[in-house]
Amino acid sequence: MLHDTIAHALNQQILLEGQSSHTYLTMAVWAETQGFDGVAEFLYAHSEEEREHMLKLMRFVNERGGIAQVPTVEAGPTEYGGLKEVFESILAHETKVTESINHVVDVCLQAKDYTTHHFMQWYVSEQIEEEGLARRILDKLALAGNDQGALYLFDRDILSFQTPAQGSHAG
Ligand code: OFO
Repeated sequence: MLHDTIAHALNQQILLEGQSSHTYLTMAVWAETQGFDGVAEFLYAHSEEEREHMLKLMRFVNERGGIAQVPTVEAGPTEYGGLKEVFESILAHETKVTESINHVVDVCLQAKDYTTHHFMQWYVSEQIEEEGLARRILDKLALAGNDQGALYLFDRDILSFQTPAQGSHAG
């Protein structure tokens, strides 16, 4: 049975993962309508991954005797000044998600809930990858600068920037 403080922390994380999914979705729409088809593909796929992260948490809460709350997600920004701004927002968002996961882990340790602590380790590893990927992409964008040809290649190649583990480990 989940302690109330753990259930609350997990439901907060469910909300944040839902917001992540929604944020990536709005970014995907922006990218698609700007002609960045590769980036849009990347972001649509990432939105799905975030939904899986949310569902994995919801199923865990329910399995452990809690009640998962279906989050109400607020609309995020729909306009971006360019790809750099999109990926800077992603890195800032993922850094916030990492802090939140660390908070959940901390609450688990305080409550001596080692089962949930163990479950959360998957999210700890996931965040290392997500922040790392956002940084790698920002490095590539810095190299491309405002060169339209380089941005064309960036858009064409972005799906190959993911680590082999990505896209196959949720669930
Ligand atoms: Fe769920 O990993 Fe990003 O936010």
